[in-house]
Amino acid sequence: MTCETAAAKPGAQPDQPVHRPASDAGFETRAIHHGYDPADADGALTPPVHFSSTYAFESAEGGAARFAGESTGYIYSRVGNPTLDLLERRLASLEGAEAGLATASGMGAIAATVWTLIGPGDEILTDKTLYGCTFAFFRRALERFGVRIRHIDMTRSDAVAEAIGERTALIFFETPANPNMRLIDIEATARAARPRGVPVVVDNTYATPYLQRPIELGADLVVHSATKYLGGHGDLMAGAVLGDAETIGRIRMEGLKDMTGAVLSSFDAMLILRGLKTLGLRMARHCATAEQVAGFLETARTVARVHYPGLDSFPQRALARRQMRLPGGMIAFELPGGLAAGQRFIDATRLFTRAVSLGDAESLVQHPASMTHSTYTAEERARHGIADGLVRLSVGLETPEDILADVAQALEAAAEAG
Ligand code: 4LM
Repeated sequence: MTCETAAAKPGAQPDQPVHRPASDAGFETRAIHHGYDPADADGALTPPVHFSSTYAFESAEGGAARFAGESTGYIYSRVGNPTLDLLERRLASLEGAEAGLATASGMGAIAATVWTLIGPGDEILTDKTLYGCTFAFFRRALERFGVRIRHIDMTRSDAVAEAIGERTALIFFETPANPNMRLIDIEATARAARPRGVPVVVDNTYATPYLQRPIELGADLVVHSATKYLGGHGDLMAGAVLGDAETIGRIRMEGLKDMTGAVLSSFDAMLILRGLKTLGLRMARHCATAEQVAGFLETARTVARVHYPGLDSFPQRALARRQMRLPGGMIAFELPGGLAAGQRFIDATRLFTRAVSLGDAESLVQHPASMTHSTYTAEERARHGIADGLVRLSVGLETPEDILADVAQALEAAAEAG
């Protein structure tokens, strides 16, 4: 019996008991409780962590039946594990999805999803702006295997309907997009894709399900870098895909089990379950402080442009209001002195840590053109709307006055040195 047989039987997971609370409980309640009942684990308040890589079969016949999908039960942790299973159910509940799959990183989630859904000669329609490594995966890796990547301006409401063609196999976008905060109308895009049967995949990393739930707006699948807000503490790498049970089963058995092997460790799954308990609280605070910082940056005479969905000057403010509960914790801005001025600002920060990644308790600052988006050539960045002078802030959870004071002193230092 080989893994091939199991691949055809995505049902090889144990039946789960019915858990409280009911799925109509509030977001925070589900983030804390969904999918776990202490009565199932000797009354333990927090769920046990299952570190086992493999699972005992009661007999040769029993093992064969599991591989054949004729009986339920775990087989091997690359296919399923009780701790990952709990995390997957909880994330699915928060995103309003039927099923979920945890992965070892956000790139693992994106790669497992895309490899499962496309073939040679297919086309992926995507927005102009993507996180640097997603761009590299699409343009440098997938194109080598005969997949066509077509970037269109998805901020135009009719762009997707016009662009879908015979070979379009997937529509993929981020909203807000990393790093320039472009928003894509999820509902309108899904409406354009549905009659053509093309799956819509939304990277919801920047917003999290607390701020925005793409599946409720018509998207088919959501991917995440759980390294960011979902984990929330900068101490793990993880990803997730959420969607309908049939497609998630395929991504598990093809994209994850056979094509990437990007399996999350149970320890990291436990850390994410812990992080999720405070997701709502943390997001509300990230957003409240980011609104203050964005407002301050906009009034500072030494700042040329601020990109933040909570500002009245934000060109897509109406869409932000409609689609997101709050405008998020990420800000991008440009100084009149371009790249050199941006680098002076970054070097002058004291509280902000100079680091890539986002969504941590610590405030982070980075320069996309030379860091997260250096996978684009300079010409590509210009074409894809990523200004060389752009500075990106991930507003953390420190005392808001301290964050504002650091931004103010770094702006002054950058202007003085210029
Ligand atoms: C960063 N971002 O921007 P893993 N999707 C989005 C992302 O921002 C990222 C990933 C996927 C950054 C990492 C250094 C919108 C990552 C990829 O890093 O593979 O978990 O996620 O700073």
